[in-house]
Amino acid sequence: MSPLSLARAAADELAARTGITRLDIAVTLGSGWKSAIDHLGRPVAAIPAAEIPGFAASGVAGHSGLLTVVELASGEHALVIGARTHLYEGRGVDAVVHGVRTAAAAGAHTVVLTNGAGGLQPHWKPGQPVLIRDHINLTATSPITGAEFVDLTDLYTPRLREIAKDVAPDLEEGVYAQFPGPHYETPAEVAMVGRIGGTIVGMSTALEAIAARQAGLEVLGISLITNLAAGVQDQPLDHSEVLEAGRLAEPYLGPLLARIVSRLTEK
Ligand code: 8IG
Repeated sequence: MSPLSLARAAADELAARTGITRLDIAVTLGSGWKSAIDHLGRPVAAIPAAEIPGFAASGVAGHSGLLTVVELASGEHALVIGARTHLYEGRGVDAVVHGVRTAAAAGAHTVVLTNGAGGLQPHWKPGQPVLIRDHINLTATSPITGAEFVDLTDLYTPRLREIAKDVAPDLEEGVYAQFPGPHYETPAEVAMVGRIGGTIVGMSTALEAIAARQAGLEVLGISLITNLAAGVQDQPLDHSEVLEAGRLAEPYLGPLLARIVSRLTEK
């Protein structure tokens, strides 16, 4: 089945299972963002992702493995994706962007991509959210095959970033460099990212953002800086510390994300 047919099948199955035939916005919850779902609105249905065509149970600690349809205060509906597939899971790029394509097939106009990531700015603190202003795709792949030359000039929609900064004026912006992972970077790789203009390192969001733009969605990206990137701080990186920074930040992140989503879906 083609990736678009599979996304169509997933959107149809979600509609059949939830009774909601059109979704307005999608939110992908990355490491540290899981509990944000409690703040977004009224859950209509929470479905184990593996029961929906093209999705698999998440292989990463800190991801819920659920697809949840939430009714927002505005009456609009959000698809909350708690089951991200990473490139390093080996299921291919189409699996990585299937959530975004499903959201588009279901009618969403906007996707909010959240993640946990490493930061290069020494003044950033673990637990601090940072808006993604632009990205550098270091995965050497694309979700697009064939001669389709999608413009990425304003991939992370400036209007949406302005709304987020209106909600939280202290939000800083960064440039997200995506590596394939699953290992973290060497200090030399982090130094390279700094020299080419990156300030955030992660393993997920750039490919999803590209697929979102190809599908005509507007994109807002927010990284939770859970650790300073390798070599920026003097200790080694530890996934349990990453999860701990997420846990400590969660009480602040949920309400923040809910306020941003509510502004993005205001009429
Ligand atoms: I959480 O330091 C988290 N995800 N590539 N580097 C990369 N991904 C990450 C990091 C990090 N921290």
